[in-house]
Amino acid sequence: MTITLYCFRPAAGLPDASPFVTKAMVLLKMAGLDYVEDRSGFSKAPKGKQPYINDDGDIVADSTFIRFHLERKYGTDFDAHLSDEQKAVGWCVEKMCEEHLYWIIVRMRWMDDANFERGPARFFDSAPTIVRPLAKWFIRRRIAKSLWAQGMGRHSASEIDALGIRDIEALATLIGDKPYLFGDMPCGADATVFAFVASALSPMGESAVRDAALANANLVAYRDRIMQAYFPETETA
Ligand SMILES: N[C@@H](CCC(=O)N[C@@H](CS)C(=O)NCC(=O)O)C(=O)O
Repeated sequence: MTITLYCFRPAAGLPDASPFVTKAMVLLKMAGLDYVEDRSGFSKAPKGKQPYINDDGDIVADSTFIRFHLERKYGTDFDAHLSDEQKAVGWCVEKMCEEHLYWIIVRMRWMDDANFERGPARFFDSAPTIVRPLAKWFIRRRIAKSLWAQGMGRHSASEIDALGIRDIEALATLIGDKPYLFGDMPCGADATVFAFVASALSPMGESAVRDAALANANLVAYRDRIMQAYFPETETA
């Protein structure tokens, strides 16, 4: 049995540049499943996005469907120790990260010129020199259009900061002084929250949102705790 995880690549203190890929990595590790990483599969991604997995011929795209697949096929219950109310809160928190904070992080990484040069611009380093500027311009324009369609791109930079800081403060309050979201044991939602807290803290997105995350010592400790448990080889930046 081989599970292949199609992913991007590590970046600026993150196991992968994509928080969704990082989430999938943590879920696989939590489930105790070995996997191999393949960084060459983006052009074949069934939904045009990563992560996706090939599990012995089963192709599963999207981090949440990967979770459902692991639960179904391997009987993993990531939330066995949670009450129904905690499971419900976990789902809400995950979706706040994935559908709201994600777009704030995309905006700070891709639309801020200094962050772009420090972070995403590096993804194009392997492109031939002659087409590199055009490729950067094209992808940045596509991301700007996605931000506009999603809605986040219609707000000013300071409005987006205000929204992102609310997300960060909500996460810091929920975690409090607990090691994990709901106490002493990690649950499925911790895979997502870790991935997004680590992304918000990465120097790829210098911003008021990152400053707010850095100012919450419990969030930094939470990131460090989970990084150490699952990615001891990754040096946080
Ligand atoms: N809902 C998806 C979101 C995955 C996603 O947005 N992946 C981004 C990277 S963070 C991607 O592959 N984007 C490529 C593109 O849109 O062209 C999941 O949970 O896996």
